[in-house]
Amino acid sequence: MKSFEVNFDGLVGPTHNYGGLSFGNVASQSNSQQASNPKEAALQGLEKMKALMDMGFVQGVLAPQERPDVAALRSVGFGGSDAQVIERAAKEAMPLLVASCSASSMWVANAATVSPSADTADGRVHFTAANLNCKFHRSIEHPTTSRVLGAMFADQDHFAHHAALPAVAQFGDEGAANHTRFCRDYGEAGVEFFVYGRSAFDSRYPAPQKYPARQTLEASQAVARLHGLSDEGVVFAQQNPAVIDQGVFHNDVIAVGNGELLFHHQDAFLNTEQTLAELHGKMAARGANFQSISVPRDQVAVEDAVRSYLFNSQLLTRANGSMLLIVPEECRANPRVWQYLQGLIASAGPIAEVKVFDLKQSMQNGGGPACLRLRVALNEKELSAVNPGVIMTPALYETLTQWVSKHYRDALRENDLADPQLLIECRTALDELTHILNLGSVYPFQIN
Ligand code: SUG
Repeated sequence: MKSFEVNFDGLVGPTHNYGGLSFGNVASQSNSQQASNPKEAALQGLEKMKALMDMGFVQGVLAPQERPDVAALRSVGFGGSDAQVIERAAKEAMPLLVASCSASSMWVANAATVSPSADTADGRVHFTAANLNCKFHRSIEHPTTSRVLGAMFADQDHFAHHAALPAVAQFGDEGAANHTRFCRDYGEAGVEFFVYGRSAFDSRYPAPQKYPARQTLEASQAVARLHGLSDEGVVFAQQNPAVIDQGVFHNDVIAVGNGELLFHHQDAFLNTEQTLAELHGKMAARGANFQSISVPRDQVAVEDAVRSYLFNSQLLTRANGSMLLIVPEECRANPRVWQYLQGLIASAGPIAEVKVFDLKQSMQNGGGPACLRLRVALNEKELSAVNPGVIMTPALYETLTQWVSKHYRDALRENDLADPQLLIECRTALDELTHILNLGSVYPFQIN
C-alpha cells in the first residue's frame, strides 16, 4: 500500500501579533511590541502550502483558534459580558489580554505528537495533544486543538486521540517540535526520536541555567507509552542544555529529520555519539540505513542557527527519492548559512535542493517553516479516512486566500487587542472557516 507524509500547516489566525510572550525565544522577545500584519502572515503561510501542493506533496491545513480567549480570561477572574471581560483585562492586566490574544496555535509542530500506525501497538495513528504548559498563552491551546484534530481525523478505526498530559511543568510537553520519526518508507515501522530538555524527577540530568527547558523526559516517555511504541522503535536523547540557553527552545530549532536522514548542528545533543549510535542500531534492526549530517560549529555557529532558522526547515522526500530542504529567507540573508547550504547541495549528498520562502511575519515570533507544520504519515486507507475538507486543493487555496482578504486586518498593535470588535471579527471569520473546512462546531463560541 502506498504511504505519504502529509504536512498539515497551521493557518495563521486573525490576531497574529508580537506580544513578546516567549521567554527563551529570541525572536519573540526582540520583536515585542512591533506592529504585525495578520493578513500578510496568513497569506505567506498559504503561499507555502500552495507551493508544496504544486510540487506534488499532499498538503493539509489546520485551523486557527478563537482569540481573544475570553474563557481563559474568565478563568482568571475577569467577568461580565465578553466586551467587559476584554475591557477589564486591558485596564487591569494587559499582559494577560495579550496572552489571550496570541495566534500561537499557528505553530502546529507544537499542537501534538503523532505516531504513524506502523509504529503503534494497535495499528492506529496516535495523536497526543501537547499541554504546552511552559507558557500561559500556549497552555490554553490544547482543548481546541483536540477538538480540531478530532474533526480532521475522526475515524476511530484508524485514529486514536489522547488528551494532553497532566498540566504541570514536570510533564511539560511541546509536541512534535521535539519528536522526529525516522523510517525507510513512511508506511514501514520506524524509529521515533524524542528529544527532551531536562528530567523532572531525576536530578542527575543537567538542565539549562538561563532559559526554560520546555520538554521533560517524563513527558516524552508518557507519550511513547500512550502511543504503544515498542522499545525497539524509540530513542530518547537529551538536548544540549547549553544551546537551550542560547535560544534553542525546541529541538526543531537545531535539528530536522526525515526518512533515514538526520540533519543537525554539531552541538544539538548532549551525548551525540551515543545518540547517533543508538539511532543507527535501531534503524539497522528495521532494515534501514540511518545517515546523519552534522553541521560544524566553525561553519555555522549556534547563534547563526538561531537567527537564520536553518534547522527549522522542512526536509521532504521528492518523488525521485532525493530530498528538498525548505528554508526561510533569513537563511539567504545570513552569509555563513547561505554558503553552507551552497556547499551542501554541491556535495551530492541526500539533500539535493534548497527552496526559500518568505515567512517573515511568523519568523519574527520564532516560527519557521517547520514550526508551521504538523507531519502525519498516513497510508492510502488512512488518507482516505481524513476529513477531505482539510486537504489543500487549488480551489481551497483560492477560497482561503479570499477568506483571509475579507476578514483579516493588515496591522495590529497592542492597543488594538483591547478592541472588542476584534473578537467579533475573529468569531465571524472562524464560523465561516468551519464551514469551508467542514469541521463542524469546534470553537468555544460555537459549543457553549
Ligand atoms: O512557542 N512563539 C512560539 C514559537 C513556536 C515555534 N515552534 C517550534 N519551534 N516548533 C513559542 O515560543 C511567540 C508569541 C509572541 O511573543 O507573541 C510564540 O509563542
